[in-house]
Amino acid sequence: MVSVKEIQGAAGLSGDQLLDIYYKMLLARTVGQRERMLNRMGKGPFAVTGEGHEATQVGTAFPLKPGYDWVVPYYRDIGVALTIGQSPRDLLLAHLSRADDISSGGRNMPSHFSDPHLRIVSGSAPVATHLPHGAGIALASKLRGLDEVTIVYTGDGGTSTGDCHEAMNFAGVHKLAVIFVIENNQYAISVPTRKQFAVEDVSTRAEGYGFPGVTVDGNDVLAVYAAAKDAIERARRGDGATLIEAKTYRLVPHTSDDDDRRYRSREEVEQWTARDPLVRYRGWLKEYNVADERKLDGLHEQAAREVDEATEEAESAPTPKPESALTHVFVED
Ligand SMILES: Cc1ncc(C[n+]2csc(CCOP(=O)(O)OP(=O)(O)O)c2C)c(N)n1
Repeated sequence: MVSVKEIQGAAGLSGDQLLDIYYKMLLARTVGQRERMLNRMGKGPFAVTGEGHEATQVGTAFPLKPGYDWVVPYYRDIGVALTIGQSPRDLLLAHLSRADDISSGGRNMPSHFSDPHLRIVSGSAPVATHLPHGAGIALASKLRGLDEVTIVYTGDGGTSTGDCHEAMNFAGVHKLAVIFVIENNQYAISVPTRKQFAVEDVSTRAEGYGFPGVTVDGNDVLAVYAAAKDAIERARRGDGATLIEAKTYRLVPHTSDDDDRRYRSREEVEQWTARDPLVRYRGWLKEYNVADERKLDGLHEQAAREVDEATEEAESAPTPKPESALTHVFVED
């Protein structure tokens, strides 16, 4: 068996970084659960969360340079937003549509992450329309001669759109520093991937665009991290785009408005719950003596405390003033 030193050496991660990855995954899980809870309490209008996707989201975002590289997430990417530097408070202010929400002052649909200082760019609600934005941002970086990298996220359903094809083809033709991450959780709401594409791995499409495509186990955070690190280094040195398909599963319904019992068996959900990325990584951290049970429990408590405090702050924060409803909607004299 390879030693933790070898894994750390290959990945270039220190013990503290390995634990930081775990903490970000824990925070993502806790924020997602809290958003769904607030929705059930009638406080949050709509919750779309990423429980189960934490390894994919944190693993791909961790090797980026926050505030320097451009991040174009999709609605499920709580773990991406947190890894780049948004706080649980930022996310909960948006979830509860508060005036201080950095993404839109409480106006946009929740989970349309954006943060100008962190270079997190908001997507629109129509699936995958942000993929061409990502390619366009990467073209701008290239024209300016900068080594910024752009990372764009979507789901398996998003790959069925014309926007996805246009963005990937454009990125291939212009050899852009952009990474397309497909969070393949097996379903687009109720539509399974077998009705979405006739290939086993959607990453094989990359060949048709002239850049590499890789499929990784999206529940193994270190495998995801290694794939993302390679792709980011490749993009930064001017060698162009990469498509990363991370195979994962959402452990919760599509959104707070979905009843997944109508299209997924409970046995299937249980099988994937047994592969929970958090449980798996926790086991790995213990096995390789990166942290013991006490230390890991302490991180759980810390994440719970941080999200409790953020919830209290967000709940007591003011809502937008009614007279500001049209601000940024129409041109003002
Ligand atoms: C163009 C368009 N069609 C339909 C919808 C409704 N819709 C919202 S999310 C979604 C499923 C997308 O699935 P996928 O890309 O696999 O991501 P996942 O939600 O599974 O993470 C659909 C159909 C939409 N927002 N935009």
